[in-house]
Amino acid sequence: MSTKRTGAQIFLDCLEREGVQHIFGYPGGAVIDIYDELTRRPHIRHYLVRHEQAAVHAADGYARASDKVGVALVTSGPGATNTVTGIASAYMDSIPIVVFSGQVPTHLIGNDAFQEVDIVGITRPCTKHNYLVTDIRHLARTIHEAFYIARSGRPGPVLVDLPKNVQQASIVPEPIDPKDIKIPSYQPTVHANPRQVRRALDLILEAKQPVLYTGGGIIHSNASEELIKFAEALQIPVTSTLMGLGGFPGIHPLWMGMLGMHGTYCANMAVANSDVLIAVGARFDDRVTGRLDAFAPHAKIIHIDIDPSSISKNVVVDIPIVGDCRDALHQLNNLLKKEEPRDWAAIREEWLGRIREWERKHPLKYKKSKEVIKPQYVVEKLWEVTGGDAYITTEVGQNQMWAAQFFKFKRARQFMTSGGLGAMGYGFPAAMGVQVAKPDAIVIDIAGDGSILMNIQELVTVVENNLPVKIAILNNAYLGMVRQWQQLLYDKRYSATDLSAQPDFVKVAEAFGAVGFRATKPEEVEPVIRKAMEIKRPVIMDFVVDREECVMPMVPPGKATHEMLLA
Ligand SMILES: Cc1ncc(C[n+]2csc(CCOP(=O)(O)OP(=O)(O)O)c2C)c(N)n1
Repeated sequence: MSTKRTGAQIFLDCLEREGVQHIFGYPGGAVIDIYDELTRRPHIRHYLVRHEQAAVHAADGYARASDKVGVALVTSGPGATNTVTGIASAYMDSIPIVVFSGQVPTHLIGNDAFQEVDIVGITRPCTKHNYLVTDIRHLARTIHEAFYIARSGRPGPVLVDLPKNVQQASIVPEPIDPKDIKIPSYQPTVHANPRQVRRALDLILEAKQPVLYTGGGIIHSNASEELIKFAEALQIPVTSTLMGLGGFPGIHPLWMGMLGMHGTYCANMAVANSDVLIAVGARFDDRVTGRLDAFAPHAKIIHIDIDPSSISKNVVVDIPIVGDCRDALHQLNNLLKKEEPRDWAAIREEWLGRIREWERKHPLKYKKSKEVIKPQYVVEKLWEVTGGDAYITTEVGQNQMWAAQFFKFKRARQFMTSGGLGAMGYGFPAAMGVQVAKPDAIVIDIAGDGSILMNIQELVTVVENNLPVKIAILNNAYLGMVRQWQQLLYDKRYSATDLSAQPDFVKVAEAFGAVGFRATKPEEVEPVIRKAMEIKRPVIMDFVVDREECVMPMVPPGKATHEMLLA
């Protein structure tokens, strides 16, 4: 005899069927039935964040580190609106998460009921898809569709709005298997067209100065191995966007560093001089291209991307390939095996020699100091002390760019940053999500003193849940990146960027039940990092750094990448 189940029960049955083990959330009247049912679900662990924005960033960090769908659960109205930044950030970076929001009962929708907000309308432009479930009979299918859409094709956030009466209603549910979910109107092209792949390879084999320009798609599609194989086979130098960091090892001889606004001289020059540019899972963001008409002016462009709407959106492409990056690279590698072997090291000698020359002329560098801590030095030491194995999240600003430049990411899924949206406050809650996914790993949020205050309340969440997240604050007592623009582009008029009025971050850590250390001199940096890594508790490391250090190189906004300012 089949028995009736409530919407709240069906909701959690679905999460269990999807294999969800961790959710990040914050309760309220509109989701109280689900929270009640959660008490009877030992296989799902709920993390009570202290702000809903953090729940979504945590789900995002969890998804990036684990390659699973991240889940957040919030109440209606303000609970839902507090998630918007997190959703928009996940959307811009193509991160698979599902956000569930409570909603007022269906008969009150549109009545300005208490804590009613049209979250489906609000998030329409920043979700991959969203749903309002108005009938309990559609609940299970909708939830499984949400997971399916979030993780398939170009991944992204999906929101499901759950009215309270739907959670409270009950039916005898029909059995559903997530594996059977099919949406006829949504059929992402995963398998790249073999003829296009052949054309691309022919062009690449003819190229004299090819460059691989890779993005987050490499990471989402777990394509690193195929990428390394392809680059090595043809001796093609590799650069990546911020989102692609780790997709190709940062210590590989073919690695040129990041390209774009704060990319390396060598990567930007290589792109500017390339004759074939192979863009894989990257979208020609303006932070990468600089002035569009001067971007890779001599190159034929091949673009591999799972999202057809990304292709020829910003830059007109010569050979478009729609499909999963791993699939396309796998096909390229297979075709390559059938080619006559050639001595690619000799063929590339001149091109790679020029690249090494650019690198030697203008490496990533900064003025070392014995008196004052340089922020880049802190990142270098974090890399050294952790052997480059830590998971790194960042906030936004100079801290983010120094992390990208000076931490040599060895593998994919090691670096999490709000790349597309650039949301300050992302790094710490994301680190919390990463630590949940990787309980034994070292997880460090590289932060600015401005950004860290945006979600500092989550210190209590990490303390409560024994998540030993580390925070390294590059404390310049400025909104550093904005100050840098004011210095370089606005005649040093420092408007509203001075953060001299600051809390004592060591005391902040202690007040929340965490541990705090401060370093004010260069020789204190390494001992502080070593102490912090030994402690299996959350730690804030407050590094008081050179106040007016700038991130270099820099391509000023609106300029071409070869017009970069150097250190
Ligand atoms: C939520 C949000 N508000 C404003 C900005 C604009 N912004 C970009 S970088 C930055 C300064 C960040 O300062 P801080 O966190 O101290 O880091 P630093 O640049 O000094 O490393 C600001 C205000 C943003 N990216 N996100």
